[in-house]
Amino acid sequence: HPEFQYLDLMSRVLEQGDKRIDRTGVGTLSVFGAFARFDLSRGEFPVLTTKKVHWKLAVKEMLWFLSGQTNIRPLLKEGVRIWTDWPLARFRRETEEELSQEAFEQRILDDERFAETWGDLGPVYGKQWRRWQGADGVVHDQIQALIETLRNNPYSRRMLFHAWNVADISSMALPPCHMVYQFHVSTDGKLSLMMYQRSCDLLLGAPFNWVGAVALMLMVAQQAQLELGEFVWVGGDVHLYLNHLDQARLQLTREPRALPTLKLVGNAASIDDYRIDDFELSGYTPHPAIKADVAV
Ligand code: DHF
Ligand code: TMP
Repeated sequence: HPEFQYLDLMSRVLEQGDKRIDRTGVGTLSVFGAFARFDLSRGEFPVLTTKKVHWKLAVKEMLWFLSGQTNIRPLLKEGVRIWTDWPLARFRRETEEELSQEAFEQRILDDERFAETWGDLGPVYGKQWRRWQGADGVVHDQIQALIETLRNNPYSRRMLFHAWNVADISSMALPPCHMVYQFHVSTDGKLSLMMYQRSCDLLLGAPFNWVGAVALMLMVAQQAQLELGEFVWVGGDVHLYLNHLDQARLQLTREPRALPTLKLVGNAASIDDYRIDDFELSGYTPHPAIKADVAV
């Protein structure tokens, strides 16, 4: 079962992980270098079944990246709260006001000025993917360029986009974790993606990142009129936070179930025209969700 790639990696981190204090102060068990591959053409969709993954949140996050936006306001409008902690931490640090997460989110939604000041994450994924600005001032849309190359020169070895814009990193709320997405087309017209993730929160991050990557593949494949090939994932520092170990052990007691299928219903005119309702996940009968706190 393809999900054992995840579960085996989780066991490896638990058993062999190097224990250290990390940036967040929570501490992790960490291994360096990991690999997983899923053949989507054979229905191996990496949506975990050993816990319920809120896949729509991950797809909405991917749509938000593609929209080029970097403010959490549009995410909150879609009911996605996974990015609130970082702007909230900055707000609390800089104003010393004690605002609850709910009150902060409500102010972001109600007050556009407040959102502009406090809701932005800096030049993160969306900015770099769609509006990477060179030192000469020229702005590059890496996504549009990728789709054009896939259409016109699909055997190119240069089909990738990158978020690690060195000059911008110090102004980002978090430097990119999933950094490079490289695409490949086989002679029988199958689109594969390899994604490099320099830092991976195995319990909370990876399940979302894998769903997001597959959603991206579906959209890009449709835009370039290609079939689905493989999703290949490479992890750098792959870790379990020390307050996630019980959750990881619980998950490892569970038997993986049949993988679901993620697909697009209908056609979108361009990469900018996808909406959450264009995605359909079928055959998903996961084990229950597992709660865990995210390290900020
Ligand atoms: N920091 C850390 N330490 N780990 C992350 O995974 C992470 N991910 C970020 C930003 N910073 C991060 C962006 N993506 C959750 C999932 C993905 C994500 C951020 C947070 C999360 O908390 N997931 C929970 C709740 C999901 C829900 O609201 O239902 C989960 O159980 O999956
Ligand atoms: P770092 O910048 O110190 O590596 O911290 C980032 C943390 O967030 C790290 O635990 C990895 C995790 N993360 C993911 O796993 N996936 C993501 O998409 C994001 C944004 C972060």
